[in-house]
Amino acid sequence: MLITILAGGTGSIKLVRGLYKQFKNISVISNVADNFWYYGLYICPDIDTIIYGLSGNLDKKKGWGIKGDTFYFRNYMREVGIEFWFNLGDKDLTTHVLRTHMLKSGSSLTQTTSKIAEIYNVSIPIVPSSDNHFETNMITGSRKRVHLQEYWIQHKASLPLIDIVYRNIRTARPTQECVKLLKASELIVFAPGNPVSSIGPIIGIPGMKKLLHDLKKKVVMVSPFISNNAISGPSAIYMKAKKLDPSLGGLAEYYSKFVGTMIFDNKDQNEVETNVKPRFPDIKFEYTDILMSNSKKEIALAKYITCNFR
Ligand code: FO1
Repeated sequence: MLITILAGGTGSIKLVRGLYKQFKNISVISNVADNFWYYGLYICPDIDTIIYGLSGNLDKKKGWGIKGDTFYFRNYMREVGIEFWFNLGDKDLTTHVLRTHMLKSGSSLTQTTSKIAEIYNVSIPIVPSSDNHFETNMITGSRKRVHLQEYWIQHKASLPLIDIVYRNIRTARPTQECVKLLKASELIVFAPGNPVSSIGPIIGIPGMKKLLHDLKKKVVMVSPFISNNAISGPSAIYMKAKKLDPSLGGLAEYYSKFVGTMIFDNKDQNEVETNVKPRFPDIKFEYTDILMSNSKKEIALAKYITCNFR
C-alpha cells in the first residue's frame, strides 16, 4: 500500500507534508535539476526542502532553509567583499558540507540523501530522481545559458527568457530506487510543483516517460494552477518560455500522456468540464479544494487523495 510522490521544492512540500501526516507508507522522488555547485558545496534545494519540511524544520515563511537559522557566514563573506547571492544559513550549511564530503568520498546522491534524512529523523524514503548531475538552464535574451538559481536569485528573473533546457539530461538515468518505488506503488502523485522546473526534469529523464506512461492508470496529478493562474511561483513564466500554454488546458496537455487522473480546484470545474475534458477522453477529471493555505488544508487534500484514488 505504497504512495509515491514526485516532488520539487517550495510548491510541492505542502502536499508531501499532508500525505506524510496522514499516511506513513509514502516515498518521495525528488527533482534534482535545481542542484548546483556553490563555492565548492553541492546544494540540493528540493531534496533539502522536503527533508526540512517533513522533520518540522523548514522555514515555512520563506519556503526554504531552516527555521530560525542565522546567516553569520553569508554576512561575513559579504563583509570581507566576497559576492554571496545564494542565502545559505549557518545550520543549513551543515547539510551541504556533509553532502559534499560524502559525494567526494564516493557516496552517491541517493546515499547522501538517506544519511541527511536519517539525521533529521525522516524515516520514509526520500529518493533523488537521478544520481547524475543535470540542470535546469535558462536561455536568456543574449542566448546566454544560466543556471535556474542564477537566473531566479542572482539576477532576480530580470533577464529576458527565451527558452529553458535540461542540460545533460540525455545522459542521466533514473535511480534504481526510483524505478523500484514507482513500480511498487499503488498510487503515484504528481505534487503541484512547477511543471517545468520541478516535475518536468523528473519525467524528462530518459526512460521515465515510458515508465510513467505504462503506469498511467495509477498516476494522479494535483494542479499547480487555479483559475488559469499559478498558485505560487513562476510556473506560468517558465511554461511560456517553453512555448507551453500556461493554462488549465495547457497543463492537461503537458501531462496527458503520463497521468490517469487530474485533480483541479472546485472553482475550475466548469472551465475544465467544458473546455478541457472533451479534449482528453481517457483522463479522469476530479475537483476539490486544492489551495493548501494551512496545515489542516494540507491534510484535507491528502485525505481526499488517499481516500478516493487508492
Ligand atoms: N530561494 C531564494 O529565493 N533565495 C535564496 O537565497 C535561496 C536560498 C536557498 C538556500 C538553500 C535552499 O535549500 C534553498 C534556497 N532557496 C532560495 C530556494 C531555492 O532556490 C528554490 O526555491 C528551489 O530551487 C526551487 O525549487
